Amino acid sequence: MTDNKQVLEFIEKSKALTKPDNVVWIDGSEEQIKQLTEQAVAAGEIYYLNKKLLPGCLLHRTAENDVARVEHRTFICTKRQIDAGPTNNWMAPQEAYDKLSKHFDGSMKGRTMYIIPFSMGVVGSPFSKIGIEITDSIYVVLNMIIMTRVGSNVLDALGSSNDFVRGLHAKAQLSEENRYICHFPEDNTIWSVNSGYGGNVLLGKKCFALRIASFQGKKEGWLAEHMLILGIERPQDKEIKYVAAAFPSACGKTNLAMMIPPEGYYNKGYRVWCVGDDIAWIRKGEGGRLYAVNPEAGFFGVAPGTNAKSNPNALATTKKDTIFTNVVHNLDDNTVWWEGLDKNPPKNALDWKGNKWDYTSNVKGAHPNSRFTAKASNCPCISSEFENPQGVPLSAIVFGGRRAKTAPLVYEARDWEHGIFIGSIMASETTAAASGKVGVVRRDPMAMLPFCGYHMGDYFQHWLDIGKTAENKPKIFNVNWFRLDDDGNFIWPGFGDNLRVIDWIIDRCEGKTDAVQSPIGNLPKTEDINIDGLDDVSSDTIKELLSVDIEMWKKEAEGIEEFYQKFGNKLPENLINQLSILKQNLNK
Ligand code: GTP
Ligand code: SPV
Ligand code: MN
Repeated sequence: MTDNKQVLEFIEKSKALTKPDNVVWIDGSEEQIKQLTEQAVAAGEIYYLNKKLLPGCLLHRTAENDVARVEHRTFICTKRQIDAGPTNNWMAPQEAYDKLSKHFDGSMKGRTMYIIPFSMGVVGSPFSKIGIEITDSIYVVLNMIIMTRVGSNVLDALGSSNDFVRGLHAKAQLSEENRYICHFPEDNTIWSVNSGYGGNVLLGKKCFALRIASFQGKKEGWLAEHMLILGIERPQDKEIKYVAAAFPSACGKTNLAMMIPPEGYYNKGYRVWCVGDDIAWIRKGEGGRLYAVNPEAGFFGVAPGTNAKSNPNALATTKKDTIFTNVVHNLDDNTVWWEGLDKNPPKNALDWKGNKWDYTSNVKGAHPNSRFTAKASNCPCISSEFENPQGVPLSAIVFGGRRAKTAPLVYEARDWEHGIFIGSIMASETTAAASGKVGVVRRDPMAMLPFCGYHMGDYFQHWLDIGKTAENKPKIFNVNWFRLDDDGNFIWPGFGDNLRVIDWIIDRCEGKTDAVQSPIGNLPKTEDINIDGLDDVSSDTIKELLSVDIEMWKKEAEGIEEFYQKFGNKLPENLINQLSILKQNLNK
């Protein structure tokens, strides 16, 4: 497929280590997909679903101990520990290579090695990056073909260049205690062993497009962010406005990226276009603006909660050519189901573990982190700019998380520096997307805590620096769809109705409306959040959603101070100043 010496050398070394019986180059052709799928089905790794109801769709179950990203087994392996920073696990590169080599050694004996050349971003664009993933999993191959741009044209675009990320993955024994996801940003290398789950093994995604790419972006002057990108078409604007938003895993990126406007908005001519649902690469471009591209080609979305009301676009996207992982298998019609899809759980079904499932029991049928892998091109609201190699100009950057009480529905940063502060103090309740306890509040700056490939203090500085030279920067906001009432119910309806908040955000960017100053930033006037057509939301509800509890925020400021101490002298002065401003405001 190629005579690129560095590529061939990488493959030879990987072969010598893993000792596969066969080697297959992946070109992503229909013919090859068909053949590999047949093979995986014959091996019992994958199941065909109903060809009429779900054409081209497949079902896969991971091992029971392998259902989410494993942050405690994820490492940044830089020569100096300080370069990985206080928020990453660190291992010295040689130690990591030696340790993982033991698990890779002979791991593909009796197996086939697949070589996947892929591009993050449009093939051949100067803003795209190329990777080669070597894996022994057909499931990984089929997912990568959906999630990235795979094919021999990638190798043509690479030519004889050495600028590609080397990803090596082996399932090995899927052993939990020997599972390692190691990143070597100084070597453009990722090694992943003993897992078969999503973010641990689809190396183009979090491993490359965030951890390695953030490191590259720091060196090259751009940002790799855990952000969705959406376009908002409004009748009053001449052009579509683009917004990028960073929410932690399972906090609503895919849903916001594909939302359907509330009826009243739709009838006025509002439309929402999805450019990306998880990752944004952001650079300075024409007119001093920041431009964002989605480097991925598909969606790896959370299944539970996805339904015809919450996210009809996602549901439509998954009706063909989709891989479902760890959902319920309906044996009556050979389709799939998950909690929150509809009120008709299948009576004759297998749960995500492949055991007979009793829908009347209290046991969930689908894993809370069960997923669909679907092509972006199958999404009804995919943006016409999805393939634009220059990306889209951002009007706003939005940060947000799951906060039961503290954070208001929306507030606006006073300026760029304050915006970076707001991003840096993000906190959110943990979800099932990573192994570990669910529902614990943790600081997750810019939703990048598990994904920043270098020292987070340097990362904050990089954000500040980006702002210094871009004259027409986006405005920065914070949102929280997840405020709870005293009975533990969500106060805000969320989903499509989030457009009401985005609408205010764009109005602010366009200078079309005033805001109210508060100690934490600028808040909307109650009447500026449009509640027409919302039965359960009154202006009192909006008041409650926008309220800022000073005592709670004083505690929050203490928490921030403690968190900031981690970064030592790498914490930018500007952020320390911002924290004192917050404290002063709260004590006024
Ligand atoms: P990752 O793919 O893991 O990064 O997650 P994500 O950020 O894309 O989250 P996703 O959109 O898949 O939503 C995760 C969960 O949050 C689902 O169960 C959704 O139903 C729920 N959710 C999303 N948006 C909202 C919202 O506006 N309000 C409420 N209450 N729940 C929401
Ligand atoms: C996330 O956890 O943010 C995901 C799923 O998008 S994974 O690919 O596993 O990282
Ligand atoms: Mn998502």
